[in-house]
Amino acid sequence: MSGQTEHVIMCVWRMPEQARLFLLKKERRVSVVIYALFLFYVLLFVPSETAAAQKSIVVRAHPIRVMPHDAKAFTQGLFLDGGILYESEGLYGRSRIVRREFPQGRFLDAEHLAPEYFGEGCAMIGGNIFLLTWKEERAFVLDKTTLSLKKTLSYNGEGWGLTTDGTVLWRSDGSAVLTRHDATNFFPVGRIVARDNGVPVPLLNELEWVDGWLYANIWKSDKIAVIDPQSGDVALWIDCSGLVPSIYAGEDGKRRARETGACLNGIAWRRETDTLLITGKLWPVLYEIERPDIPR
Ligand SMILES: [Ca+2]
Repeated sequence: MSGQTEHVIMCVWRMPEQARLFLLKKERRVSVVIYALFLFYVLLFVPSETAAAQKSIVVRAHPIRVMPHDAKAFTQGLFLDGGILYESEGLYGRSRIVRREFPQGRFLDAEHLAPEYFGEGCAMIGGNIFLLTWKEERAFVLDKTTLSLKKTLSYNGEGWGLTTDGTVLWRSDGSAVLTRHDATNFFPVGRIVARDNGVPVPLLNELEWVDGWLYANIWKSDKIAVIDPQSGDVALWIDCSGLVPSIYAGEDGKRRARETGACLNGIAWRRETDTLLITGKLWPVLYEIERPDIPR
């Protein structure tokens, strides 16, 4: 201890009782002020920064065209190839894949599945169409021009949505997992988990690969998640509530949708205009919407 410090302590010790009490009260007041400032910072700034980090970006779908859609189609897969719109439909005994002219909508042809198969998502790669089944663990490979069956492949788990990045196929199974499959034998070759601010996003359904992003319908919701295929992070949500047909709006409409299974489920990328085609199971309409900008 230095002589100077010892001198200061001795001076304080020798202070009158009143002066020492004053110093102690002042010190307490300073502590209270510092604590209050800290609390103010925590309450004011930290929660808002956390909330900002957790706040997802949501944009509303902007329709630019409305077209008729087969209201009996239990849509499970949708993609566009040139001027032909491919659509796979589900339900036991009613499952099929249909080709129509786009945008005229003229029916071209269809291939029906055996009644024991529940059709799910579809995608085309290398001139072949892959068509999933729900719980039957079979993927049918069809010729893209004739829709004739070329081969049947197997996989484990449920089949929901399907799309392709041009190299591999991506399958959803109703969870937050998206599995990559080899485009020749359909063997799994990788997977990601879709997360929104770290929280897994389950019920991923119909899929579409759009310019390096994975678009996914969320089953029984009006939302589409735009997912980074590397990280699985959701970069953007598209709110399609404004697209829900009037027959499924209101209390009666929502009840009808619950009873029939009608819901948003169909995304196809129109490359030449960089727009999206959107529809749903048992929807009487097909929309063309603008593709929103994605924050990077
Ligand atoms: Ca699709």
